[in-house]
Amino acid sequence: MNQQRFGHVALLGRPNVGKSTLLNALVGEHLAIVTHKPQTTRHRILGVLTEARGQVAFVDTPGLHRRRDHALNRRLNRIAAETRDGVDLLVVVIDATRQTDEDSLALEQARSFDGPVILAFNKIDLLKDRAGLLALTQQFTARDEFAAVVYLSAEKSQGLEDLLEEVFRILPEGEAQYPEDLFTDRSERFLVAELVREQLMLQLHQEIPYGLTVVIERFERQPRRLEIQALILVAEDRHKGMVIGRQGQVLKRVGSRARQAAAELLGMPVHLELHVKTRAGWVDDEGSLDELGYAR
Ligand SMILES: Nc1nc2c(ncn2[C@@H]2O[C@H](COP(=O)(O)OP(=O)(O)OP(=O)(O)O)[C@@H](O)[C@H]2O)c(=O)[nH]1
Ligand SMILES: [Mg+2]
Repeated sequence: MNQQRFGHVALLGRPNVGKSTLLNALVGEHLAIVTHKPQTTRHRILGVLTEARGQVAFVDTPGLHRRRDHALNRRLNRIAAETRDGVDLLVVVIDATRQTDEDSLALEQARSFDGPVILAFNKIDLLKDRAGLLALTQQFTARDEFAAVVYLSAEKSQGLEDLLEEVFRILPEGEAQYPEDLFTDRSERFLVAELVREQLMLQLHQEIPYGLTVVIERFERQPRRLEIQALILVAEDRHKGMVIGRQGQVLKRVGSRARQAAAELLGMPVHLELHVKTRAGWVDDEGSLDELGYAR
């Protein structure tokens, strides 16, 4: 008799609602990078949760947005839309404190999804008064049908069990498809590149973070530590100096914080070396995007 459940569950929503924070909270690891800036996530990332009730492969996606100004932006929406097609269940994440016109993009994806959808209101820790949640729920459920509605604070790990109960109730019976000790489908190289990008996004301002990408040039496992060399690519030459900072201060700070995060995630000391180069216009060049690891 097999009572265990298995399935893929996509997290969809506009940028900045807390999808990646939720993925990390569910899995208990810092797999997906999180910043206060919209459009942080650029890749589909699996976070696998294995427990007595079964196995859930949560899939974090880039925030659905209306910017169409360059090829990378268009790819991000496509990744989210395509992820939806391959899963058993959707979780549409809404920021309980602030709804925008871009929320409708996730709701549209949900409408044309041929399966159950959970509506998740996140960031409820920021609400002074939770009374408004009822009216908000009614507003959403009047327009669309949901298999369940849950209220979360991904950041404070509140409501996660409510979400998991619904997920395990809805998912079909099935055997685990991923090894029990596996957290993600992404390589250590990928995760470290993302941790460097996370720090760059946090340290830099205005449009610069959106023109940055990180490539791991060397990744060597030595007996006592990991030797990692990463290249930061900027889309415009004038951004290079800003990434480096006066006397290299910005780059130093990015390197030391990313190194710490990588050591924590990978469970061993890390030596991280960073370099910066310009690759003009990579964000709007299909060939560069392919080469730099952005899914088509
Ligand atoms: N107060 C509060 N902040 C949260 C919560 N969840 C996420 N945040 C914050 O919201 C911001 C965005 O979080 P992310 O997890 O990066 O959001 P995202 O939906 O993955 O965003 P994109 O990757 O850009 O689509 C970060 O500053 C988080 O710390 C929450 O439950 N409560
Ligand atoms: Mg994200």
